[in-house]
Amino acid sequence: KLKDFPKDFLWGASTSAYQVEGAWNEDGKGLSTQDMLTPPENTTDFKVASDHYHRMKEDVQLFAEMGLKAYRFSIAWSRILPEGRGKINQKGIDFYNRLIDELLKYNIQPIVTMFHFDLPWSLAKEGGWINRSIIEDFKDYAKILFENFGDRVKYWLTINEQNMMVLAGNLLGTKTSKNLQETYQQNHHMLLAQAEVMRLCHEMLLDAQIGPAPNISPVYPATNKPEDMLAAENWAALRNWLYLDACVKRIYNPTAWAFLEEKKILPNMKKGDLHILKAGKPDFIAFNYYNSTTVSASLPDDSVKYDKYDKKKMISEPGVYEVVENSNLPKTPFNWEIDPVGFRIILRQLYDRYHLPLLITENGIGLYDELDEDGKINDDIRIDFYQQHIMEMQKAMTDGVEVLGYNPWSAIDLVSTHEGFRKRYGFIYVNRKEFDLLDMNRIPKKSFYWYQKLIRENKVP
Ligand code: BGP
Repeated sequence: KLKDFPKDFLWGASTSAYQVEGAWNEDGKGLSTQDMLTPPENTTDFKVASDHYHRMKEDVQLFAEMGLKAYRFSIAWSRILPEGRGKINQKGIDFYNRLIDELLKYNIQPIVTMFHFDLPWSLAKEGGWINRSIIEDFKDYAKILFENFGDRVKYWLTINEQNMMVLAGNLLGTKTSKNLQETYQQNHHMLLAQAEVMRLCHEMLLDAQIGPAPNISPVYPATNKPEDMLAAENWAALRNWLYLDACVKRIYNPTAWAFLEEKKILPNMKKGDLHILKAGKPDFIAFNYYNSTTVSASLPDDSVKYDKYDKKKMISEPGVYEVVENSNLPKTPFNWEIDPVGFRIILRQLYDRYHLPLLITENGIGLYDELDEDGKINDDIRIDFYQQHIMEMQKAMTDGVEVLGYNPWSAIDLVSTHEGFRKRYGFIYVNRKEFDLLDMNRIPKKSFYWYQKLIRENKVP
């Protein structure tokens, strides 16, 4: 017998500022790295995106029609502080005040990501997270957010997918490192900044909750050979536990640390850094789940393997692990493996390890959604994906895991980080093409009505 969802379960949906807002240079917004990075070949840029900046009221009304109890979105740092620090852009503050007030009009809880891959360009070009001074910049930025929005925003997320920025090899949205020691130095500064901001949040906002938002994936061994299991443990430490142990247990995961030490890519630490790490504590763990990962052992003299889609992304470490395909799992049209049971597994692993409430901030499937002849989008594949994943989440809750809410990626079609506008995740279709804006009208998909029914009945249809 499955446990019912709590009455106050936060059924939400997610977006990020640079992927949904557009208005890239309007109302005083400063440049971010996403305005300066060259988009992947043959994909659109972020200048217009879904034009949410101008259509915000209409979009929030649609979120309310869907019945959302929460909406996870990010604040663009360079809308608030165009230069990353110093002068505040009041029009940026005004936009997010309007958005938050609009959400609260419909009793939709705002869940705010403070930094989602869009570092202000003026900070990035000075070296971004490589400079220790950015810790103060992030704290000052956080203080402005807490001062202006802290009276209405009860859920805060520090950094979106810090682990993916580090592991993607080029630190998505921040300064590209010239070597891995610099990468893990940037990571160290992000960990310190996160800890400082969690402490500041608890000092300034008595009834707010704050946590990290990494991308977490359970790691399976390719076979039951002990060396494959060891490789899986290695990768789990480097991909997941390095980030969450530092945030939650406030220590560097010993196995990950030993790996960095052996490779001579340890971050330079200052006296007091561990004290800073210990001073911040999360109230919950938010995380993004897309799929599980399977690894096999690799020999010390094996060559480094790279992701066949993202040539810069290492998917192996000779003598430590090698990511391999899991032939037991179906795949999305973009070749991502689909693993609903993996979702139940990781929910249990996270709860067993940290005993903190969990909040899902991304889960979804990218599809080539198309308007059919009567102008509808029958995204049955997406409905099936959510049906399976929500069922496994409910099983995990029945297994005893405390889950605060579920925010699928994405509330509305927006620009994919790798595949532009052709790869759609939304419950709401945006009528534009990769390079042809058309009328940008919003059209609820079949999954919109499915999710609406699920939320209304508080159970899986
Ligand atoms: C996550 C990011 C989201 C979104 C999602 C889908 O890593 O946090 O911003 O991009 O991935 O990925 P993609 O857009 O590449 O399909």
